[in-house]
Amino acid sequence: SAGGAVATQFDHRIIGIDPGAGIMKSTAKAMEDYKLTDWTLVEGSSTAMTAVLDKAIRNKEPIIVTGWTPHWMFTKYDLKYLDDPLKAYGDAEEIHTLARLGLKQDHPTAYTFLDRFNWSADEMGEIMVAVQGGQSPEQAVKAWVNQHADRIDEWTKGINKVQGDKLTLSYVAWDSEIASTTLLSYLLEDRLGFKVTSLQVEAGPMWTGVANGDVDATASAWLPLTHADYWAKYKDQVEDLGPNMTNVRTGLVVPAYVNNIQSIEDLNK
Ligand code: PBE
Repeated sequence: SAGGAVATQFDHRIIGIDPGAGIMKSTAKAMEDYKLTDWTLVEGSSTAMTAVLDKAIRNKEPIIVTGWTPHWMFTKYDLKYLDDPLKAYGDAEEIHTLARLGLKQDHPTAYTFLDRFNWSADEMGEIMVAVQGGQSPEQAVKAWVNQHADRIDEWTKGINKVQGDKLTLSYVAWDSEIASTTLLSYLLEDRLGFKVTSLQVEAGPMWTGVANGDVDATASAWLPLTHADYWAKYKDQVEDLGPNMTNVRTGLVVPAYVNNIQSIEDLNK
C-alpha cells in the first residue's frame, strides 16, 4: 500500500488505558479525524500502559501511548506529545471538582473546603513522583501536607470542624486522581473531622455516583473535552465547583527517541 510504514513500525497499535476513560473516546475520535483506519487502540489500564511503556523504553522500541499531564511519566522518561493540528484532544483542559446536589446544605464544611481546593500540576507532581518511587499514596500525602502548610491553611482556614460526619468521594485509579483524592480524603479526615470513604471505580460510576447522590463529590472531572460525554449526560444532576487545576492536557505520547514522527498526521505515512 501507499502508506503504512509508520503503522508497521508501531505494530499498528496505540496503547490505551481503561475503556471508560475520556482519553479513550478522544483517541477513537482522533483515529477517525486523522483516518488512522489500520490502527488499533489497545484497551487496558493506566498501570498496564505505563508497564508497556517502561518495557519499550528499556528496549528502545517504538511505542505510542495515550498520555496526560500531570503524570509522573514525564518526569521519569524523556517523552513528547504528538502535535494535534485537528485538536482531537481539545485545548486548555481543566480538572473540575463536582459535588452532588444538596452537598452545600448537608455538609457546608466539606462543600466550602472542596470549593476552595485548587492546586498546580507541579504540586500534584510531587505526590505522584513520591508514589511512583515506592511510597504509599497516604505516606506521600502526609509528607506533602507537612511541606505545604500554607496551602492547607488557604483551603481550610475559618472552616468549622465536624465530628465524624461521613463523606464519600469517587475516583478512578488514574495516577493523577489517586494523588488528588488521597490528599482530599486525608485533609477532610485529619483537619476537618470527617470519616471519608474513597470509592475507586470506573469512570462511568464515578460520574453516576455523584449524579444520583450516592457519592458526595469527585475531584476527577476532566473538562470541557475529556469527559464531555459524561458532562452532557449529568450536568443537570451535579454541581460543578469549578477547576481544581488548570492547564492539564491529554494526547498521544511517544518517547523522544521516536524521531520520525512529530504529529498525529505522521501516523499515516
Ligand atoms: N485521564 C486522566 C482521564 C482523566 C484523568 C486523562 C486518563 C480520562 O481520560 O478520562
